[in-house]
Amino acid sequence: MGDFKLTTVEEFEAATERLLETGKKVGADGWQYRVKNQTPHCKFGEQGICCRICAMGPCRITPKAPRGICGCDVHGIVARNYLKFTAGGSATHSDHGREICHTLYCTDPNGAYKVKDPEKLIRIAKEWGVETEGKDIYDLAHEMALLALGEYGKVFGYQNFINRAPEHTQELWKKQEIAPRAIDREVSCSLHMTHMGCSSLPEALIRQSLRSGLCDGWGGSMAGTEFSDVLFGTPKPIETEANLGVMNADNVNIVVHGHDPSLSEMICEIADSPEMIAYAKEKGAKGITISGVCCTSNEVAMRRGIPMAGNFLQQENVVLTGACELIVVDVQCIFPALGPLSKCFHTKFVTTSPVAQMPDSDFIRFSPENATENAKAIVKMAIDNFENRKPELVHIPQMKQKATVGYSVEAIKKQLDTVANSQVDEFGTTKPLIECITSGVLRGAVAMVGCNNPKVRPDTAHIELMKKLIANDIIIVASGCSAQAAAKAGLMDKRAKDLCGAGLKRVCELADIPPVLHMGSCVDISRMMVLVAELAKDSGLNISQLPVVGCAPEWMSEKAVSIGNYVVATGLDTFLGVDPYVSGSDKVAELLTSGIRDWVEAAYTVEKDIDKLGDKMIERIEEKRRAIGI
Ligand code: BF8
Ligand code: SF4
Repeated sequence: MGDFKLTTVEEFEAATERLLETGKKVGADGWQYRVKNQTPHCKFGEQGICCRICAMGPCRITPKAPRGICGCDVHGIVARNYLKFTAGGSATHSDHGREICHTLYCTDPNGAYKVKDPEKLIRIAKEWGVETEGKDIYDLAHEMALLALGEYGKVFGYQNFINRAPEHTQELWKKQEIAPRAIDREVSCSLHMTHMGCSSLPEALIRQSLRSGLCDGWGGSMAGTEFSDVLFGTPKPIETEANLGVMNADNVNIVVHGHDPSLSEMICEIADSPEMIAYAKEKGAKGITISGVCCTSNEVAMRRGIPMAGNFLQQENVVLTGACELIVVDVQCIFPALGPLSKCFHTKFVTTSPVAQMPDSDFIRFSPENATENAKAIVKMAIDNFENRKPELVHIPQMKQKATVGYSVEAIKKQLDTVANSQVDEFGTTKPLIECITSGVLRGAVAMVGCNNPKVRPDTAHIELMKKLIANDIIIVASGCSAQAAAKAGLMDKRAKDLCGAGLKRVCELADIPPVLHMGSCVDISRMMVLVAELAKDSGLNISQLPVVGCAPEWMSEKAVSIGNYVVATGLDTFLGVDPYVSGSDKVAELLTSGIRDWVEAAYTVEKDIDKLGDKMIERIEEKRRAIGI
């Protein structure tokens, strides 16, 4: 293994401790302190048994008060809360997808946004039955953007993208009445169902939770991913680095945070211009370093190799280095804490979206129409701020790992084709991957996704589970903050192959891949859905028969619940390390962990003991192998 060594969570924590020391000097707050003030959490909230959807309440269920004022029982309340939580997530992902479709509509050969992957655009257009012959690529982009935007409010029928799922899956969805219709309709219908005096039947509410999830995964998120590829290029393997050590004390440091690549791509583009680099030098810096936090970081890492400063619970750390000139955010997963925190340092905190406005920030409204101009203003603001840095507060933990990222479905198929000698058709097939799985060289695959959550020692669950799985010849596809945990630890360094079982190690060597494949941001979990759909079609199996499961061991957001619902509804058993506020109702818990299996051939497992969670996943994968006789 040479000098290669994983970075441990203890080392991450020591680095954070050192940064919190700086924080204390300037009176900064931190999530570590706020957690202490907020715990123990409210038991009613934790169990999902508090209802405040009408003004007769709030009603809390206890043995003495088994029903709310309207008579709703605990199962109705828990299931309603679960559906609302899901709808929040599907709305959020899907609105991100809508913004991307809007950016596609604004493409112009001479404008800020161009079509970088015309082949992919043509491929999707053909899939949707749109005539492409002889059409100008920008006319096609605008036509497709309008059609994609139409998916949000389509009057009849289901999401176009569900045609990518195997016939069997589509039939299940239709039979169970969970095939996703218009995206906005599923979200609205969810909020209608949870209104006072509508649904209180757990089965109906959980069914709609699956449907609302599906309009995200096979609707809004898939649009976000696919059209981001059209706009900014389909990712292919690229080298990058991860952890706070990617920030550079000699340079102007700009951190991009949030989710929408329309902003981060443009910031990277402008910061890379000779004009801005010269300006930074004029101001005393050696250059400009862009790094990222959360999913927008994944977006620009996958396409440009921009380094990842960290994941969700590391967002305050980038400011605590004292070397962050500017942190620019768009939407989602942004701590409002960044406002007051940035005021303790010289850091500029720039919000850009009307959807995510926060106190103590500079608001520079960003849109495809003013992208170049505003990106320039933001980069210039960062450079001008370099001279305000307080050298005595600067400390960047010298901690980073190399990572190879950029594994879109297209890239995975291409890369794994080098393992077996199957012929690939025009767009490749998943057959080499299937051969590795059926021969037992690989036992299966796990999709590791989701956030950090202080309820789990941050990053430990992601990293420990991945180590355990790869040692058992199970390949990992990862996204979101889970992928960043892997990259920070070193699990996306190709040298991590030495931590694998013999089979996976051979695959890594032959295909020249790391054992944990970075598939992108959270909307890119739709890539994972496309991958399993193709695996099922190419193998002649149903998705639920594949030795593949999903896992979100440290999840925290509404989006994660929406994702969980579409992953399960697609036929993949999903393993959670944090309880989704349903423990108050045995009926709802039973439905999610078992009952829904009758509808969609998969269900949830909730297990807070991370080691046991890993064992259960391995067990399930082996069970699935036995069931299909491999
Ligand atoms: O969408 S994994 S903390 S950054 S919600 Fe957020 Fe969770 Fe990170 Fe991306 Ni996903
Ligand atoms: Fe209480 Fe029913 Fe109103 Fe909920 S809907 S707050 S349970 S009265």
